[in-house]
Amino acid sequence: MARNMKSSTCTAPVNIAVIKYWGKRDEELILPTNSSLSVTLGQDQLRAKTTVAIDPSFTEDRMWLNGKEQSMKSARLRNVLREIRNKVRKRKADDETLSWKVHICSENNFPTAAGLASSAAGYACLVFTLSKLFHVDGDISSIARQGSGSACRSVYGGFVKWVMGTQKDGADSIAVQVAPASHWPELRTLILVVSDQKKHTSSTEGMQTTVNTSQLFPRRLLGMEEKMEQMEKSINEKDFHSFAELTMKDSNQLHSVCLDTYPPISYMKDVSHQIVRMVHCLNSICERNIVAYTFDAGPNACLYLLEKDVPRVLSLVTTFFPPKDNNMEKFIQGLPVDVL
Ligand code: 2P0
Repeated sequence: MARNMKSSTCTAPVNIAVIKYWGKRDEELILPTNSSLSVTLGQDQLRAKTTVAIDPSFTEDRMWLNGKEQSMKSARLRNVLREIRNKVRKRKADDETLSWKVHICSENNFPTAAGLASSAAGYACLVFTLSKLFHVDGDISSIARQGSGSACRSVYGGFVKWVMGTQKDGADSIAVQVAPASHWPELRTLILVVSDQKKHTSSTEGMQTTVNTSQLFPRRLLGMEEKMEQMEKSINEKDFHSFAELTMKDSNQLHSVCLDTYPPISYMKDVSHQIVRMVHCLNSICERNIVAYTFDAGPNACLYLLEKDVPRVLSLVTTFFPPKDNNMEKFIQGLPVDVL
């Protein structure tokens, strides 16, 4: 190792939104059209791991993702590095490390770009690692946001909201922890990996086509603040029935505006719809919601449920959707945790 080299390694988990982010009002600064709320998952199952090294002998910024060198032309990557260096400059204008180039090495322990929030974990991890390496204090969620919107929520553990903010420069578009994971320790997640193939339409592209073409989309935005309030209330009161209903309805609405997009975007597959039917059947038999589904920009289901109901739900899932049969790849069980 070179004499002056400094390095730092960190991990960051994915988050799965229960009130979804879909649409930007400013594409450059990554400012959303609505606030969103998510649960940060445990690091054992789905996480990004990043090492950043700086050294005066490095001649250029370089990055490797899952072993493959990436282009540093990405505006988002450059923005994130610029923001971190700006923070260092504000603290000490002549800090010698400002001129040192970075080498970034990142890997995910799950499929990248398959609708499993890989960019959220990836950018949260990168920004957190950079902040450790350069000793940057204070809120870093607004920097992670400029890498990938949903990444700002992975900076905190437990239940996290991304407040959309109103300022033009995005200074108030930050992530805030609603409650730590310890607030609701019985909550569990079960991720049903229907497909780990790369998605056909990226979230970034898909959401802007929705903003530009969907007639239902403005109607969705009208109800978002009320939904956020209801969701926070259900989390504060640990009211699973209401938490589940709000979660499922928001997922359904997101996929409805995707279908209303022109040309339409369809992320869910037949198996995804079968999972939806199974969940509603089970909830109906139980006469209350014991499990909730939510789908991101892909066909994989994230189920939320309480610890006591895991055996019952898992046995049903494995009966109806045996792994490697019915196109189901695998299951990942997890629980929310506090991170970073
Ligand atoms: C969410 N998704 O709230 C929603 C639900 C996908 C569906 O945030 O363009 O990868 O990088 O800001 O963060 C995925 O969007 O998009 C996403 P960019 P991002 O989790």
